[in-house]
Amino acid sequence: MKNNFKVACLTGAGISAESGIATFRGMGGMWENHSIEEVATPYGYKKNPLLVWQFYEARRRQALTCKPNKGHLGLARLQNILGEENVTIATQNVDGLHQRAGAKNVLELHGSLWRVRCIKCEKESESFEFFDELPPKCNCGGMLRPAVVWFGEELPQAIFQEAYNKAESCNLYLVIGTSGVVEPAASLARVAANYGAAVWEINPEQSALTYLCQKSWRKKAGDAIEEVIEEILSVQNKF
Ligand code: BV8
Ligand code: ZN
Repeated sequence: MKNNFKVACLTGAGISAESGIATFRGMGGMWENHSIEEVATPYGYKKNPLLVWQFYEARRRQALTCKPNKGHLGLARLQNILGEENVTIATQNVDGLHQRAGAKNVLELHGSLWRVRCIKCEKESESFEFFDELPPKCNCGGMLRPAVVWFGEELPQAIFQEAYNKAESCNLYLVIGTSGVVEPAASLARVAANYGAAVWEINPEQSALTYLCQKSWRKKAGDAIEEVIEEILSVQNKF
């Protein structure tokens, strides 16, 4: 049966919390007692690239020891059930856990811990290796940076546009594990609502997007995801 029920999701740090990755808000905008300015802005990188790399290398090493949890696995299962062309995952996370759970075509709005870019020749490459020399160097001699989107930096245009188009055209928008504060990612839920999609949330707490939601599961993503999948399968023919 050709399924044309379209689901789009926006996930945030909360979906990786049960995998052991600290959330962003959980530290009140501080990360491992560094200010965001110091470690997650181009200014901070320019000022002290070594500190920024120590922060990111620590997160890369930690993230590699983490496993996808039931929340990530549930979304990958939903793609299998409805067809990956009908379930789009846009994530603010940089940990790669959606992909490791088997999800396809994940839109990484804020880049990835597993890609680096040379600030001189701009070459971007995948890297799962740990760098013993920090900051690491490109073969061209230029300095490498994590290929993530820092505060004050533009999101990758094509990726954001794709996430925007899927928000516009979906029947159901799932907001999972995000405080909904960081823009323009959070605006995708408003786009979906404006184009008539139902918006459902999974978050133990209220978020800045709760006001858009017809349904909210005040639970951890890993505990709620199977219920949400059942709910989707029971209502998909009514949309
Ligand atoms: C841009 C990559 C413009 C790096 C990240 C003033 C000055 C400058 C900029 C701004 C400003 N005011 C606003 C801005 C814009 C700024 C912004 O939004 N700031 C916020 C803080 C107000 N945005 C930007 O700067 C963006 N760029 O605007 O550029 C521009 C335009 C054109 C040309 C040039 C420039 C770039 C934003 C991207 C920043 N990069 N990450 C890295 O990760 O190392 S953002 C960072 O925060 C992470 O990606 C994280 O995912 C994200 C957002 O946080 P959440 O994912 O929501 O996580 P959070 O901890 O907040 O919430 C977790 C939630 O999960 C909670 O609700 C919790 O209850 C819930 N939860 C907990 N456990 C669970 C759970 N849910 C389910 N299950 C559980 N078990
Ligand atoms: Zn280079």
